[in-house]
Amino acid sequence: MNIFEHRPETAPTTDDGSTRAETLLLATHNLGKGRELAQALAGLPYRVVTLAEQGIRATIEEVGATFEENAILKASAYAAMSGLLTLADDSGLEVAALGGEPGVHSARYGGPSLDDAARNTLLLERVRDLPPAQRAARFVGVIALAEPGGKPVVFRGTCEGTLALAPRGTNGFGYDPVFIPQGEQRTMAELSLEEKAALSHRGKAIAQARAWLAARGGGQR
Ligand code: ITT
Repeated sequence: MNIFEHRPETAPTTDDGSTRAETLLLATHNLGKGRELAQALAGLPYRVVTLAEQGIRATIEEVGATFEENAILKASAYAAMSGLLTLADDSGLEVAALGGEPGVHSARYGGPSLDDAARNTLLLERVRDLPPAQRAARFVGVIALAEPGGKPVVFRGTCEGTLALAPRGTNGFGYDPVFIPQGEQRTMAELSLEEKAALSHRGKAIAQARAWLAARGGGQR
């Protein structure tokens, strides 16, 4: 799967042929996430590269208690490994009736042997007997940007909604088939990439990160 649908073949160059754009490392191993982030970063004056392209296979232990802590852990660790300005995303689904779970444990909810479909089945099973009013859920996405050795910045976006009665749709990833955003009849997995970006937690967080990156400027330093 190529997460870059919009990346130009070559980075912008100066008259003497050197690369003008600063490199930005997109630090996620999650392809669905990577695709949304890459699309949202298109057009900025940065040369966006992935962990795979940098030959980085390491995963970072997400020991933080909050999305912010984990996003910073990932951005800082991958910035130190790569020597590059780095963007990381920590995100998840909070269900109020389950005390905020899966929350920061969203990626491994139910144990490491489950895939996305099995996690969705488990989640719906746990809320099966709840009345509609208690099926409220919220996606949270936090993006951290860090330079090697620098102080990271973070941006948060949320998307309110409810849990569907059964999974629907094949777009997106993770919990998208069981989440109905407020004001929608469709699940997040029934929205196009563009529709999801316009209302999602990640879309809102990346819009702030984009503005920060644009203001900072990505020219050669
Ligand atoms: P990286 O740490 O490598 O980025 P990860 O999948 O482990 O990948 P997280 O720790 O942030 O990332 O876990 C996020 C999980 O939350 C993800 O695996 C999904 O299960 C869920 N999630 C986050 N954003 C989502 C979205 O937009 N749609 C559906 N599920 C989402």
